[in-house]
Amino acid sequence: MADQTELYTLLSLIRHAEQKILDVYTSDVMQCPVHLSIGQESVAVALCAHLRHDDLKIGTHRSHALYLANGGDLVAFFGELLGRACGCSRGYGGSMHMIDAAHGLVGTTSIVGGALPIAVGLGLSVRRPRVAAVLLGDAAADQGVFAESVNYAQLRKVPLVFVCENNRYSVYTPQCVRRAVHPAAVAKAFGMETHEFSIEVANDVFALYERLADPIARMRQGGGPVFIECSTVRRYDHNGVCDDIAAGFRDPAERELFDQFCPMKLARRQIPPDRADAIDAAVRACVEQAYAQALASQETVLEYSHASAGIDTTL
Ligand SMILES: Cc1ncc(C[n+]2csc(CCOP(=O)(O)OP(=O)(O)O)c2C)c(N)n1
Ligand SMILES: [Mg+2]
Repeated sequence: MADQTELYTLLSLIRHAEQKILDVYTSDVMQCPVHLSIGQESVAVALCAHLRHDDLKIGTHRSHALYLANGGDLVAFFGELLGRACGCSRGYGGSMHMIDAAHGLVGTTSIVGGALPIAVGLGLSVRRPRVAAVLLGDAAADQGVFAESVNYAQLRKVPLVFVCENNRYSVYTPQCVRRAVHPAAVAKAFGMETHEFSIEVANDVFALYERLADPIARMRQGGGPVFIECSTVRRYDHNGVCDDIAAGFRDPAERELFDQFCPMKLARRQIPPDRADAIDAAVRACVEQAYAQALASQETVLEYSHASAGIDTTL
C-alpha cells in the first residue's frame, strides 16, 4: 500500500522534472521531441502504485510520467533526453522511447496504438499474480488495432489492465469530431470490465489510487482484463513546451480545466502544506542534481554509419 507521502512525492517528481524540461528546452540542449505529462501525472502515479516491478508495462509517446512513476532512475531519464550514454535507452531513443527493464517497463512507443498488441502479448506471457499494463491515449482507440487488442485480451482472459488517459485531444483534433463513442464503450461492447473516472477523480491521485485497488487486485487474483478510462487534461502543447491553448489551437475551456483540476493542486489540498513544501524542496534538489549529472556525462556516440552497415553510398 502506498501512503500519501509516497504518492505525492512521485507526483511532485514528475512535475518538477518536467518543469526542468520547460526551463531548458528552448536552449536546444535537448534535441528530441518532448510530450509533457503536466496535467495528467496522477494517472501514471496511481496506476504504478498498484503494480509490482515484475509486472510488465508499456506506454506511449507521452512517457515521462509512466517512466518516473514506475521507479525509473532520474539521471537515466535526463540522460535519455540529453542524448547521453547514461540514458535509459543509451541516448538513442529520446523522450518517446523510455525503457526500464529492471522495473518491468518494456518500453514506450511513438506509434499511436502500437503499444496495444504488444501489451496483449505481454499479458499472455506473464503468469498471475504477475500482470501487464498499458497506458494509451484516447487517439489510440481510433486505430483498428484497438478493437482487435481489446477483443483478443477479453477472449483469452489476459491479465492486462488498459489505462486510457483521455485528454480529449489527438494533437489539436478534439475527440468529438473523431469518435462516435468514447474508448471504454468499445471495451464494454466486447464484454470487458470497464471503469470510467471523471477528471475530479482521475486527477486526484489519492482518489484514483483508491479506485484502482479492487479492479487490479481482482485481475491479479485470476480475473480477466480491465479497461480504465481516466478523463484528464494536457496543459502544454502536444509536443514541446509552448502553450497551444493560449495560441488558439485548443478550446480555452481546457485551460480552465487545468486550473481547476491540476493534479498537484488537488493533492496539496489534502496534505499539510509544510509537508508538501518539504517534499517539493527535496524533489527540486534531486532534479537539479540529476540534471547536472546527466548533462556532465558522456554524450552518446552514434555507432551506426552507412559504412558500418555495409551500405554503398557511392551509387
Ligand atoms: C500510427 C500513427 N499515426 C499518427 C501519428 C502522429 N501522432 C503522434 S501523437 C498523435 C496523437 C496521439 O493522441 P493520443 O493517443 O490521444 O495521446 P496524447 O498525445 O493525447 O497523450 C498523433 C496523431 C503517430 N505517431 N502514429
Ligand atoms: Mg489524447
